[in-house]
Amino acid sequence: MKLAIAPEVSKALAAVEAVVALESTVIAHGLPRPRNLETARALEADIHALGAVPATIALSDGRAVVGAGDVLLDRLANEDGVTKTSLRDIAPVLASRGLGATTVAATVEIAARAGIHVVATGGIGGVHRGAERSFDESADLEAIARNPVCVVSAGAKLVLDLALTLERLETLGVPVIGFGTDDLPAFYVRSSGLRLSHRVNDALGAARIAREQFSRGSGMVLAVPVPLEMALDHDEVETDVMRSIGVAEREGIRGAELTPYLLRALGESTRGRALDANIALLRLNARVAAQLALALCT
Ligand code: PSU
Ligand code: MN
Repeated sequence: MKLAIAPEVSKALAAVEAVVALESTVIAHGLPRPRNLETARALEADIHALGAVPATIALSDGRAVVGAGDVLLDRLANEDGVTKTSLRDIAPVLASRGLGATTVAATVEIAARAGIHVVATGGIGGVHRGAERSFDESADLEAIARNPVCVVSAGAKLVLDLALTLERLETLGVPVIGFGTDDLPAFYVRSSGLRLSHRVNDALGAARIAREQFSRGSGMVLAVPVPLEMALDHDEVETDVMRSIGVAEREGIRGAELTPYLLRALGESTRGRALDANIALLRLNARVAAQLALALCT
C-alpha cells in the first residue's frame, strides 16, 4: 500500500507533534450534502484551532491519502459513486485507482501505517441487531483490536446492539473508556444504560491508558457523550430506530448499505434533529481527539 502523506502531516509526524486522523465515510455516505463538506472542513478547523494537525484519510489514484486537501474533500463530498471502503475493499479500490471513502476500520489501519495514533469519528460500527442471524458485525471492532490507535467516538451507533458490541470488544481485548461518564454513550443519546468498567475525566488520563494499550500493539475506544443541549431522548429515538430497522429488513437493505440507510432514515424521521446531534458530536469528538493527541506528545 502506497501512502500519500500531506506535507503538513508528515512535518508534524517527524517533529512528534499532535496529529488527528479523520475518517471519510461520514463525509461521503454519513451526512447529506451540503452539510457533509461544511462539517468535514469544520472538523479540520476545530483540530487546527487546538494546535493539532488534522489528516482526513481516503483512497485516491491508487494511494492511501493521509491528509486530503480541498480538492479531494470536495470530491468525496460531492461525487456520486464514491466507494465505501472497509478493510475488505482497500486492496480492490487501490488496484482500480478508484475514489474510496474510508470507514473507521480502514482509517484506523491506514493511520497506524502512517504512525498516527488518534482517530476521530462520530460513532464506531459494531454488532448489528439480529447479528445472530445476519452475522453483521462491523470490521471496525477487529481493526481497533489489531492497531495501536485510539478511536474517539460517541460510543457506537444506537442502531446497533450495543450490549453485544461491548461483549465483542471485551473478547477482542479493546478497552472502552468513558470520557467523563460511567455509561457507554449511544451516539445521539447520552447514555445507553450500559455500564463501562473504566472512566477518565480528562485527556491526560486517557493518554496514560492509551500509551499502555499501544505498547500491547492494540487500540482502544474513548467514548464521549454527545453535548447535553443537542442530545436526543432515548425512548423517542428508539421508536424511530425500530421502525427504520423494520423497513430495511422488508426492503432487503443489508451489508454495507445498512448503516448509511439507517442514519439517513433517522435524520428524516427526527426532522433534522438527529443530523444536528450527529454534527455536534462529531465536532466534540474532534476536539477531544486533538486534546488527546496533544497529551500523547507530552
Ligand atoms: N459514524 C457516523 N457516520 C458514519 C459512520 C460512523 O456518524 O457514516 C460510518 C463509519 O465510517 C463507520 C461505518 O466505520 O459507518 C460503519 O459501517 P459498517 O457498519 O458497514 O461497518
Ligand atoms: Mn456491516
